[in-house]
Amino acid sequence: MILHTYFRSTASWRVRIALALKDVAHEAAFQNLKTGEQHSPGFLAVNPQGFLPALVLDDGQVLTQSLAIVQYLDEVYPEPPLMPDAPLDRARINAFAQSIACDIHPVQNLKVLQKVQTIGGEEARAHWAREVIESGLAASAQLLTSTQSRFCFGDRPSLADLVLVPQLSNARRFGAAIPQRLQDIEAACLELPAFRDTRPEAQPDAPPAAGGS
Ligand SMILES: N[C@@H](CCC(=O)N[C@@H](CS)C(=O)NCC(=O)O)C(=O)O
Repeated sequence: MILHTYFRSTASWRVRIALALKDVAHEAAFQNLKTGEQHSPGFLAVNPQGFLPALVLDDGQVLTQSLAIVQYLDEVYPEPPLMPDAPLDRARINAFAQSIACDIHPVQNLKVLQKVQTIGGEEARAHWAREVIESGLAASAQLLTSTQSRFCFGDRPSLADLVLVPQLSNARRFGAAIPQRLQDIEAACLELPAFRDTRPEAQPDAPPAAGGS
C-alpha cells in the first residue's frame, strides 16, 4: 500500500493514525501542498480532486476521502476496532467525527484559505480560520456524551479521536481556543505511539523546525 500524504495534512494524519493503530504495512508518497504538488498531472491521476490523502492498494486501486479510507481499514483490519457495534454508539461517533471533518475542516482547508486571502488579505485569512475552528470545536465538544471518559467515547480510541487530534493541531496553528475537555482527550491520545509517531513534526517530509499542523 502507498499512502499519499503531507506532514501538515490533517486529513492524511487521520489515516496515518488508523494505519499505525492497526499496524498495517505501507509506504508513503509525499506531496508538498505548499508547492502545489496536489495539482500536478501525476497526482491528479491518483486523485482527481487534488486532495490528500489517497491510499493506493496493493492491486493498484485508489481510495480517497479520509473517512472512507478509515472505514475501509477498519473493515479489512478489524483489530483494534475503531467503531463499536451498537448502532446508537456508532451514530454518536460518526456525528462527532463529521462535525469536525465535514463542518470545520472543509471551511478552513488550504483551498478555502487561499481564496479568503485573495479576497481579504492575510489578516482575513487568519481571522476566518480561527473563528471557524473555535466556534466549531466549542460545538463539537458538546456532542461528547461523557465528561469522564479517557477518549472521546469510552476507554479506547475511536474514529472520533482520529479526527479530533489532528484538528487540535490545526487549531493551535491558528491560535484558536480549545475546550479543556478536548485538550484532556488529546493528551490521552498522544500517550499512544500510533498518535504520537504520526504527528506532523515526526514525519519524514516535515522541515526540521516544523511546529505542527
Ligand atoms: N474531505 C477530504 C478533505 C481532504 C483535504 O481537504 N485535504 C487537504 C489536506 S488536509 C488537501 O489536500 N488540500 C489541498 C488543497 O486545498 O489544495 C478528506 O477527508 O479526505
